[in-house]
Amino acid sequence: MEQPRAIAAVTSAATADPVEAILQVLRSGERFLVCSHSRPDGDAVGSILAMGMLLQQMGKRADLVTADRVPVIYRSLPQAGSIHTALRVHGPYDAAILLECDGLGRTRLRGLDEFFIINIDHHASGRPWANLNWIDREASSVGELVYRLVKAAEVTVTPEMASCLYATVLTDTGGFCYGSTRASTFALARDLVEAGANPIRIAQDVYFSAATSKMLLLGAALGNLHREGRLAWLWVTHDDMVRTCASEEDCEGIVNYALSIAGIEAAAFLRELPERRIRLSLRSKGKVNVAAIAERLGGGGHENAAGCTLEGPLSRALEEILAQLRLGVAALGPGTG
Ligand SMILES: [Mn+2]
Repeated sequence: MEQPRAIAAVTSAATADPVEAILQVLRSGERFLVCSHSRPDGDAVGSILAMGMLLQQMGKRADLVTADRVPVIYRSLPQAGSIHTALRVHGPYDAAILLECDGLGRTRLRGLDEFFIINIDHHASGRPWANLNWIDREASSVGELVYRLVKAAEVTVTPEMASCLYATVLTDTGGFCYGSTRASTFALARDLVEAGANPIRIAQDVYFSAATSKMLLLGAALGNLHREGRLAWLWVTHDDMVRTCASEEDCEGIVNYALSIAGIEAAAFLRELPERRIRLSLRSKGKVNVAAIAERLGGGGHENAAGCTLEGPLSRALEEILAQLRLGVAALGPGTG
């Protein structure tokens, strides 16, 4: 598809200042598509919403689309209802903005390949694969990058926008616990609270609003908890999912219970999918790079939090991931436990 001349012109200047290059595209266009990865998390939802609000304030039209529905715990974010669920997108759009996707496939949306793509990412697995790329692996969340865009565009950080962005920082740092948390993260959180985000309400919605099915599923997973030295893992079968009436989003965070054990450096949570493939979540306390392991197995993510999908059965996927994790832990040298 032929690009508007203004957009083609800024592409070459993109490497110099990606923020300015992106703003030039936003200013020169009228209609934009904003997407993120399938199974959207707090960073995906919050940054899509804030990006939509930025475009609105710039007088642009923005369609917000994800392949999977917004998880219940994020539905109280301002304008969460404006995110549409679809498996195919239709233009015309002047550009599609993809937030934290290391390729078109990550969205599980069809029809994106005809658009000019802006890729904004902060994952260790992030690559400059799109027409215009802004990858900052130091950022706590992709929401932090959207915030920088908002400041550079000189639009107002409304309380609604601040709430969405605060949710991205809160969730992507695991409640200010992960390695990406630094002084600048708290400075950003402070700015957002001053701009009107309510940290208590957002934390209650995210961390104290679990479905009963999630607790029942957690019980099943903890019944399958195993430890070997500095590794811990747990799993749920498809039958466990059915028996507890659990949905996919109820699996979110279960891996952290394995990681929370003293002396554990890396943890894995395995979930048997209906078609018997195995979805894997990996977590590390910082010494084992689980993004590298996930990438070797066809997935991706951050050094501390990553995922991938393996062929079943469960026992085979477990052996495959344990072999990788054992190597990762052995490379740390002798340790206790
Ligand atoms: Mn993120």
